[in-house]
Amino acid sequence: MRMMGVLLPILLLTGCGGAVDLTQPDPVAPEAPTRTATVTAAGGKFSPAFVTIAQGGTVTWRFGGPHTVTFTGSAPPGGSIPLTGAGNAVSLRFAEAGDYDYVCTRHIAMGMRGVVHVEGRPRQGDTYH
Ligand SMILES: [Cu+2]
Repeated sequence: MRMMGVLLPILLLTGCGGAVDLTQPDPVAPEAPTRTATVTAAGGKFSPAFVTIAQGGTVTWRFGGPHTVTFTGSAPPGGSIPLTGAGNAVSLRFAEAGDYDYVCTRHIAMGMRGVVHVEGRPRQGDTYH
C-alpha cells in the first residue's frame, strides 16, 4: 500500500511533463530571404511584381506571352531578357544586393513593371572597424 502512495504522484507528474504546452510560442528563427523566386509574366503584368531574394539568389521568369524583362537601373550580370514567347522560362542570378527595377517594354503603358529586391549579407573577409 505504501508503494501506491509513491507511484501515483510520479505518474501524474509524468503525464503533465509529457504534454505539449500550447501556451508557449515556438521559438521563431530570424526569417532569411529565400534564394529563389518565380515570377509569372502574363496578362500584362508580372506576378508577383515585387520579390525579395537573398544575395546570390536566382529569379525565374515564366512567360505566358511575349514579354521582356528590361532593367531600367541596375541590372544583374546576365542583363535584361529580350522579348520571350509563351512557354519559356529564363533565370537570372543576382550577385549584388540592391533593388532592380524592370519593365516589359511592350506593355509598359499597361504598367507592366516589377522589382527584384536583393538582400545583402556580410561578405567573407569583410572586416569592421
Ligand atoms: Cu509584356
